[in-house]
Amino acid sequence: MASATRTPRRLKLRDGRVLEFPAVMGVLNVTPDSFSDGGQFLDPERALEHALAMEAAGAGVIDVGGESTRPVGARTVGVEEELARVTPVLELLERTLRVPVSIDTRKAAVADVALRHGAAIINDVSALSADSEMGPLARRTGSAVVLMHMRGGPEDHARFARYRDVVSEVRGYLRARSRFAEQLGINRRRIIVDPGLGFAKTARHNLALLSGLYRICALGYPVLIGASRKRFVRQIAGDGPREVLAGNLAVNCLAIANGASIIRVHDAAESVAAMKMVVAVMRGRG
Ligand code: HH2
Repeated sequence: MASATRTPRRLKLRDGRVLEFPAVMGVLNVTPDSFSDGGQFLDPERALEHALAMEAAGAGVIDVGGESTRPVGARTVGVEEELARVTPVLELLERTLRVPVSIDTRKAAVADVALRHGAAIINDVSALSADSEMGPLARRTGSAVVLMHMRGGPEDHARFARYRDVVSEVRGYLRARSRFAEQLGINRRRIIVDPGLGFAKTARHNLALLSGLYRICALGYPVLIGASRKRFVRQIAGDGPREVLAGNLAVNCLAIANGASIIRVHDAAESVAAMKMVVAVMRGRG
């Protein structure tokens, strides 16, 4: 078993760019129905503006998504609709953004278009299981992949939120999916794993995963944590915008201190500032 200390410090992307860890991944949802920012960035110009603001704030990567995966009320979208949402934004980002783009999709056809527009990371919440073309696409193009744990579809999360030992089960799943990816020929140095907070998990499960994060990190892959604005944060920290932000920052700081490499966030500026502080404390210098 690889030890947490051997987790890579950076991710070399297919275009030669390097993503240094820990890194902030800024969320850019181009959807009408995402749970916290649905409809805000459907207009490509507004989406671009937001991406540039997150980049300026220090986000290391921008995650573009055209399908909401929220637990209740998300509508599944077809390839054409998802492409119609993300393509104009990807075209603008390709011309303007300096930091890499990741594409949050379960569809190989959408990932393919995004990669043609310069995206370097495929963020697949189904861990290459929804579309059999996704793995081969990642191998062929040399893109990095985020393999996330989820059970059932986004629409039936609650039914699947049953575990005997959530950390062991999620860890076992991530290990199996990363082996599968490696067997397909995806370079192990381009694999990122994610316990999928909130996806078929109750607040108790999310907390167990966060406090047992070192066991996921011990798999030896960079770990991504997406806690931003999720229900368990609201339940614990409080539902007002300030409480939610404080709750997100607390989770993200602890996740980084416990070995997470990437935090996926809506509030890039605040998250970057908090991350800088954590890193300075961990290193003992500013
Ligand atoms: N969470 C969401 C979407 N994509 N990807 C990864 N790797 N990890 C996550 O935790 C994750 C994710 C859900 O959050 P959001 O994008 O804000 O909402 P929606 O799916 O409704 O667009």
